[in-house]
Amino acid sequence: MLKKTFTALTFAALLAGCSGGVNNNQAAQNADFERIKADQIGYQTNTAKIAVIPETGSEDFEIVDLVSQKTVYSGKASEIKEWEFSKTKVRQADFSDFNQDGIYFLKCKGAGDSYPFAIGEGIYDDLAIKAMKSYYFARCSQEIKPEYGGKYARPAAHPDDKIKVHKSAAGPKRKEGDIISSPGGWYDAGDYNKYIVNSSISVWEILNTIELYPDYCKKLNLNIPESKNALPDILDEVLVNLRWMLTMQDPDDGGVYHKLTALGFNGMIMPHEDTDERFVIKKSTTAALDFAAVCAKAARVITKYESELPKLSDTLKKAAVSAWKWAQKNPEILYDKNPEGVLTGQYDDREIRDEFTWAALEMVLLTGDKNYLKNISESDFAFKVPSWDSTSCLGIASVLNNPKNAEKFDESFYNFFKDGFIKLADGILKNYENSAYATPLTFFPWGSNSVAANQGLILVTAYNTTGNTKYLEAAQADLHYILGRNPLDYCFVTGFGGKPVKYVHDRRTVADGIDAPVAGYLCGGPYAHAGGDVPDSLYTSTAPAMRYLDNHNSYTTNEIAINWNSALVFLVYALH
Ligand code: 9MR
Repeated sequence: MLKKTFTALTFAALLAGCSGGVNNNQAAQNADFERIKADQIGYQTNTAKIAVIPETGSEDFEIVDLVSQKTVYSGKASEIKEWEFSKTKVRQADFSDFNQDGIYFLKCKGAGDSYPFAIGEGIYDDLAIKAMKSYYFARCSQEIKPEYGGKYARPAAHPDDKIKVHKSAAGPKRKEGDIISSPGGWYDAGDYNKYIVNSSISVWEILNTIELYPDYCKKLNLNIPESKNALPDILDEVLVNLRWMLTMQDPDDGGVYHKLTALGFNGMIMPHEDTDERFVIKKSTTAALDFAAVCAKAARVITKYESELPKLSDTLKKAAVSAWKWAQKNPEILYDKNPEGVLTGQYDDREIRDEFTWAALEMVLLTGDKNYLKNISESDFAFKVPSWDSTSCLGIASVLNNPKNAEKFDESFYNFFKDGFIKLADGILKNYENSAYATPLTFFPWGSNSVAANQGLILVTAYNTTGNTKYLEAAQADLHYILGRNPLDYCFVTGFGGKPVKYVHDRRTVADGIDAPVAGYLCGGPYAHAGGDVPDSLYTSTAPAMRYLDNHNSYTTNEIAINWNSALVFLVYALH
């Protein structure tokens, strides 16, 4: 049998060539009905393939080849069920046994046709490249050159080589108003500030991708200024932020500033138009521990690149050890609210024992010294889907990445955290299996799309640990949700799918005068308590999975952020 492999290019070309067909098709008899929801990029060959039909749709559905317009598959959808999070009633159309590579759409009576989707291998390659390349566009202190940034080229901004020590960050050696240099890194999100806590999970997730999928990482060319060197581009890109993080450690005591920001958020202007003075703000225990965890992971993951990155691993190890020591001496310096007069993102956290578990596990993996766990007890672990403020499972994932790591821990302790992790994965899997929408997602906080992606991290790690392919299927379901199999019918990644989000809350996107946003950004997504940003009446539903607006001002649902994209990057690379 002839097996086609869809490169990103062939897929894009096919879709472009067929857009007339798609449009005609969509203007057909079913246009008055709510559409069938499918992954708007597609489904890999030999994986589970489900689309969701609105309740008005018939049980009988067909798959139509987009090029020939011929029906290539007919099936019967499931009975109607309500998805409680969207309050919509739907059927599932399961066509998992259809494995013919091509580009298709789904249709049935009483429902609008789905957006087109591909079936094939390599269908996520373009997404993998653009989701990671998005960080290049967010580089601080650097010009984005036309040869790498195309129409999104922009001048260098925020040199950050003269940063003031804020009152809250003053110590015996570095006094209030002293000037330090802290250039580089990435802008956090829609704003131009830089935050250690959020950088840590972001950098960790990308390093985790590099640790687990080195060959795929090497294969993808991001077309960034470092593309010609010997390192994988994804590593070059993540080093941009990691190197900035190193400048945020006070060499005098090992403490780490929580953030480098202006005093307040500025308007929707381009980076080089921002003239606000920037400060390093207060050292915190969370910043020190997260920094220690990520430096320890980096020191370990990059050892094999010693000849290209001489001594960097050693520098990172020293940085991790001194930040860890600072946190032991200062275990309760909470960043629970901004110091007076500071109004930028808080990344505030009052429950910080999980940060100790993350850093301790990474330190054991790096040094082989179990003593790092000496003051950690079982109750310190939070078995939760990782987020910037819940980090235990990042450390456990690092441990589970290699079965040989078991030897580095006491058996009963290892079993405790491994079992807790797998139990978490089992819960997510069960939610997937019980879901009317075939998605594991059951809660919708700020940035819920990253919860979907981070569930993927738990599930993929559980699959890598146990070999149970059900976990993989559920992880794929998280990605399908993000890419269009959701009740809002959006592909939540800019530049992808038949209905991509466009009006993300991002200063560059709003101010650059270019209609289309840079492709590859994951937006925050539906938030059960969205509001306070646009007039409340614009949120037309109170159902948690529906409370979303593709609007520049909806920062509670439509911002972009480095920690959301890193979760997407991991998931896409893992499922490639
Ligand atoms: O991702 C953060 C989310 O979990 C919080 O609920 C929210 C409010 O504190 O802040 C989010 O982080 C924002 C940060 O504070 C500033 N840069 C933009 C981030 C994404 O919205």
